[in-house]
Amino acid sequence: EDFAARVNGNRVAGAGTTLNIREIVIGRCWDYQRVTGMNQGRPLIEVICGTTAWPAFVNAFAFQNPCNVREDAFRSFTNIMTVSLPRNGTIFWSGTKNLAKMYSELSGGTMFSLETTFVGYTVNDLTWCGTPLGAGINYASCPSFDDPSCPSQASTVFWGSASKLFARQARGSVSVLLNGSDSRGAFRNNSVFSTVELPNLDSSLVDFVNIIVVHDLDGQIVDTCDSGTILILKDRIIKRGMKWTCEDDPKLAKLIQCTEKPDYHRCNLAS
Ligand code: C8R
Repeated sequence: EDFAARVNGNRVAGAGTTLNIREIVIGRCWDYQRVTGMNQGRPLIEVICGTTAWPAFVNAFAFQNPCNVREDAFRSFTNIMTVSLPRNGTIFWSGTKNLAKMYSELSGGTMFSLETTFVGYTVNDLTWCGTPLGAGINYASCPSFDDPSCPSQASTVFWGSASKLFARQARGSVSVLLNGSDSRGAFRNNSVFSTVELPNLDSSLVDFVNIIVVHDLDGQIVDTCDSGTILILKDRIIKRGMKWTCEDDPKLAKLIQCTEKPDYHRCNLAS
């Protein structure tokens, strides 16, 4: 019902801000510093979650029009939450969010997707938006993430800023996991990976972009290492002065896909 709700005339709205978001953000922030991030071997400067991280986060969007969040609104939050990452340890993705998260989790603290860094972990999968009215946070409905009439909404601005910082931090070789079964193409020219991350790699400090193209177990083959939009990506990497490698459906990706469909005929461990 929330999903079909309409605000401001014809703007289609999605679900509202995640209930208890304050407790969730503060809890995850401490969890990452005391448990989850520690397990990944990350040295952290201590961030006081309730008095430093939460205010920086909420002040970026509370009491504001949900569609006019300033480009730099999350600067203080992303700066506070940015920690160092290992060389050769960056994973980008487009259309393969869960796969990238699994890759990162299985790497034992050597590879990070943005969702497994301190800042990404703290707010991943949450919904949040402001309103000029009342308590300043709208728990009833937020704009739909793909609403073209609402491009500068809080989550879009946040993931844009966090992705930019994340890409700027990368050193050595980076990996990108792309979906070769996506009918829009694996490398889309309007994706965050294409518009924010690739342009913000420091090409004097990043030598290789290792492309991994993954196809759905049952899915169509749209792009491969040798076809479609991957050719455009290779060209962009070369033009930026870096080198590429490319692999279609590496074994680890297939193993991860098969954990969700162990009985699928192509997941037979004996074959
Ligand atoms: N990144 C971008 N968007 C992210 C994100 C993230 O880490 N995490 C979440 N939850 N989101 P897509 P893309 C949300 O089209 O555009 C970084 C945002 O609402 O499959 O290329 C990350 O480092 C966003 O609209 O991929 C990664 O490398 C969609 O999910 C790219 O950017 C992104 O959906 C992925 O962004």
